[in-house]
Order: sequence, then structure tokens, then C-alpha cells
Amino acid sequence: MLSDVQVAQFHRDGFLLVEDVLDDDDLRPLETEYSALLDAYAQRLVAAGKIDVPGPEVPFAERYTTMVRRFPDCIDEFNISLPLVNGEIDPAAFRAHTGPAVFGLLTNPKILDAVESLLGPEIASSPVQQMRLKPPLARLSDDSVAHSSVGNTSWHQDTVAVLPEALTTDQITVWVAVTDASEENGCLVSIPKSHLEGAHRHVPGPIPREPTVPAEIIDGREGEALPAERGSIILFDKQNIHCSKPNVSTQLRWSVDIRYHPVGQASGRPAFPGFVARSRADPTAELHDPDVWNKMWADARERIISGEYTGPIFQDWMAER
Ligand SMILES: O=C(O)CCC(=O)C(=O)O
Repeated sequence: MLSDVQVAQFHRDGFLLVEDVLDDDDLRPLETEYSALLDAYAQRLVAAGKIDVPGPEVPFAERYTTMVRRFPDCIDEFNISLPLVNGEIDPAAFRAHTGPAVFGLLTNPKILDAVESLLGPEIASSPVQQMRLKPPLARLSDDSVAHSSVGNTSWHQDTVAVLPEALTTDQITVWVAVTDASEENGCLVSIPKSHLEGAHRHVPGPIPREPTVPAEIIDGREGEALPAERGSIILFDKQNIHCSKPNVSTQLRWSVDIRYHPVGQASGRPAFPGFVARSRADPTAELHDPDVWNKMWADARERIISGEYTGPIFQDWMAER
């Protein structure tokens, strides 16, 4: 659990870096799962006649980096959310990775303990979640740079990514460092106390497809860089303004950002499935089966593709509210 000092710091600044939360035993299953995922994707490319696919002898980071450059479609293959598209959907490109190691992370008791310190004991896992494996910027194609799963992110508040139904939801983001995140390879930067400013409008910014808090609101503030070692987490208030630095190193920077809110509140992404991650009041409501979770995402995908779900999938970040 967080100490009282840490909880007070979170409420004062709108973010909190907590070091050494996860260890190798927590993170290795994710790395193993992603290695297998990359291998399976590479094999599908080879079977489809592609000849320039790096083989399994190439270390993971290098193999992934090369594949993202040559086959940018694989970015969505590695994400843990279905793509955020309102409107016409290409079923072949509409996919997400929702494997057991990802579920293991979402339900990791160490993460849930930290979350419980802020939200209380009835915790829902929100389906607003992203896996970000970020290769060195210099090795990305021009197209991919604009994709926030692999390129840097501009100043934003997480609250603008949810539908208005969740504007009053007490959502917090947990950002997990799978590799070290340094100022050179693209750590996060947060503006302390910006969560007290309320929700800002977002406008098109320097990174295509990445709406941003307007420059006049940032007003020259540089924020506080948050280098984080592997296994650290950063907790964010939904209205904290933050961004990530570009990865100007030669290394892969890997993180997962997941969100939680009290059970019973809206996630703001009703097309996608959330679940009860912890309930002291009713432990039988907790989900512990990764296969059930995986099927929940498959069913959601089916409902969207078949047209049964007709609402919006995500909030248009540029929309005035
Ligand atoms: O990991 C990143 O680069 C960006 C993460 C982020 O902005 C978020 O979790 O809201």
C-alpha cells in the first residue's frame, strides 16, 4: 500500500512515481508472451511471402524495431486495446493482444494495492489501456512516428480520451516501466499540480494524430521529467497534464499504461470490456480467469464488427466539451 505521505503527494502534484513495485517475476511473463507474439507474427509474414522478416536469432528489441519499420501494421498487433476508430472498420486490422500475461499485469496485487490506497477497495479495471513499445525515433518510418504507441506523446490529459459519460469517473492511470525509461529514451514528463486546472480543450499539435493541450495553456512550462527504472510505476490523476519525450537513444523503451476506477463508475469506453479487479465487499465479483477476459475482448470485437454495437468507440479528443 502507499504511505500517507505518498497519497498526499499524489493529491498535491497529480502524479506519483513509485519505485521498485514490480520485479522480474512480475515482468518476465509479459516479455515471454510478447516474444512469442512477435515470433508468431513474423511467421505469418513469412508464410505470406515476405522475405525481409528478421528471424528468431535476432534479439527481441532489434527484431521488433526492424519489423515496426518494415511492417508498421504490427503496431496494432502488439497493442492491448482494439484500435480507436469511430466509423468504418477494417476487420483485418481491428485486433488487440489480450493474452494471460497482460491480464496478470492488470490484476497484479502489487499494482492493485497501490491503486487501493487511492481509490478504495472496490476497483474496476478500465478497458482504456495501451501497450507502448517505442523503438529509437530515428528508426521509425515517417508514418509510424505519429503513432503514440511507438512515437512520443504530446501534452495531454487522460480524461479527454474517454466519452463524456466518464467525466465524473475517478479514473487513475498506472503507467508501468517494463524497461528503464530515461530522459534519453523517452520517459514521461508531468506538469505538477496541473490536475487542479480542470479539463482543457485539446487541439491538433506538432505530432499528427496526437491532439495536444494548446501552447497558450502550457505557457512555457517545461514540467518535471520522470525517469523510471524497470518495475517502477507512475500514478496519474486523470487531469494531470503530461507527455513523453522522444526516444533519441538506441534502445527500445517499453511501457504499459492501464487505468482503474471505482466499481460502478463508467469507464468512458463502453464498447470495450472492463472487469472487477478487486472487491473486498464481494470477492466473488473479481475476475481471475485470463481466458474469460480474453473472450470478453473477442466478444466486444465481434459486437463492433457485426454492427451490433452502434455507439462511438472513443472520444474525439479535439471535440469541444
Ligand atoms: O508512455 C507514453 O509514452 C505515454 C503514456 C501516456 O501518455 C499515458 O499513459 O497517458
